[in-house]
Amino acid sequence: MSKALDGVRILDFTHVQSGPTCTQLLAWFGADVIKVERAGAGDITREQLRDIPDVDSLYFTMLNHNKRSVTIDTKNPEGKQVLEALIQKCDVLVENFAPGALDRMGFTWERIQELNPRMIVASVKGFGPGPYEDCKVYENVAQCAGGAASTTGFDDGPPVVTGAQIGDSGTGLHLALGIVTALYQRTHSGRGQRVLAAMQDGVLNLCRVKLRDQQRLERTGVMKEYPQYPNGEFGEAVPRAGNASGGGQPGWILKCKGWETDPNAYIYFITQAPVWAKICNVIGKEEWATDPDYATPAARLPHLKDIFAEIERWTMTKSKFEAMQILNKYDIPCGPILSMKEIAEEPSLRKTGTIVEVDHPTRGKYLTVGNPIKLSDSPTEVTRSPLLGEHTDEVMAELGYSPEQVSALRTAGAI
Ligand code: CAO
Repeated sequence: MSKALDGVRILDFTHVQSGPTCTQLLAWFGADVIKVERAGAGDITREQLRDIPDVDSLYFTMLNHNKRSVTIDTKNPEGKQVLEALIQKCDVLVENFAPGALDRMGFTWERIQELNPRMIVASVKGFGPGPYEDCKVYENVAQCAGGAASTTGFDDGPPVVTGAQIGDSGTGLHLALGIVTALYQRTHSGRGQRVLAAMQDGVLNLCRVKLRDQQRLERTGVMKEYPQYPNGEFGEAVPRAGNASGGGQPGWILKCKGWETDPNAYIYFITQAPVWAKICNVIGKEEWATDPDYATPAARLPHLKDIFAEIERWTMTKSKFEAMQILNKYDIPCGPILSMKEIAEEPSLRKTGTIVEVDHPTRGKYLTVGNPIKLSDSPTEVTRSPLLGEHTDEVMAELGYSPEQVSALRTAGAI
């Protein structure tokens, strides 16, 4: 079966996480992704957090599936010529170097336009234009600058970063959408364009409900679904909301049977208004369904702590899966807190390709996250990440270089 992005060639000049997640998605949709790396070293993640000596790390392999790898020293004049040939042949150049690095290499937007006016140049940067535009940025910096950290955690503790890589993988997703959109516009305009996804902007986009709450707070001075209500205090900025539900349906994380020894024996419980009477029945507090202090969402808000404490008395008598089964029968929204071990072993996720096992020549078999976006006419087959420079000869031949020229360039240290 053909793939959605068949025929699209990506010059993948990305490294670490944010850029590679973007190009991996494009590869999963069928694009030919040619990853350019420095000879001898390659993407720094190949050697970071290694669990097997001298073998590409899981960090690298899990971000670079379905790609080809070529080595080019793009600061070497002959290496530059090879990169120029690739620019002429490809549709999109994706990069996430520190600000200005591509220009310093001599590949300004103007130069790339001269070489290929149809080229789309897509970049991840930490910040957009402004006071921080020259800064290098990693995941947690973006989480802090994008509003995630100040609004995550508990009121009596410091800001907290989340394990979800919303700065890196999140921005990679944003960039991928920008790229396919620019490719679509090119079908009408015939021209390439620049695509920028700044990590701060990407994180903020995912934190939009907190900007909503900032404005609500400024208008009313209080947010009744936050745990600070009714006994705590609100300041000038959106406070950390603990595990409170972001929306209008109050929720909290509650202990389940075994919580004393299992750090993940918890369930997320939402007191959704339409099923309030069912919740009262399940936990044995039938009288709350009609009691004016508990019967309506507004009446419940000042009592949320007590309500969740009562529900927790019930959830603590069940395992998280037992509780889930009972609550689902009554359409009460809830979710078990799943550990990574439980997720890795979940058969339904293997069946859908959300988690896949991949074989690698030096690493052997390992698990990875498959394509979370499923297209019915463009199924994803996850293939292993390339070894460093595995496809240099193949790609050089496609660019028209003879084996003798390739070997001379290699001797000169250009590839
Ligand atoms: N041949 C020759 N030189 C190469 C090359 C190649 N194939 N590939 C990269 N280089 C050079 C770059 O040109 C750059 O040289 P200069 O500093 O002389 O311009 C140099 O390698 C280092 O690149 P860098 O500054 O991007 O890398 P770094 O490790 O110092 O910084 C990072 C890493 C991620 C902080 C920075 O790239 C960055 O801020 N990127 C944008 C934001 C981003 O994507 N962050 C998320 C990273 S994932 O957590």
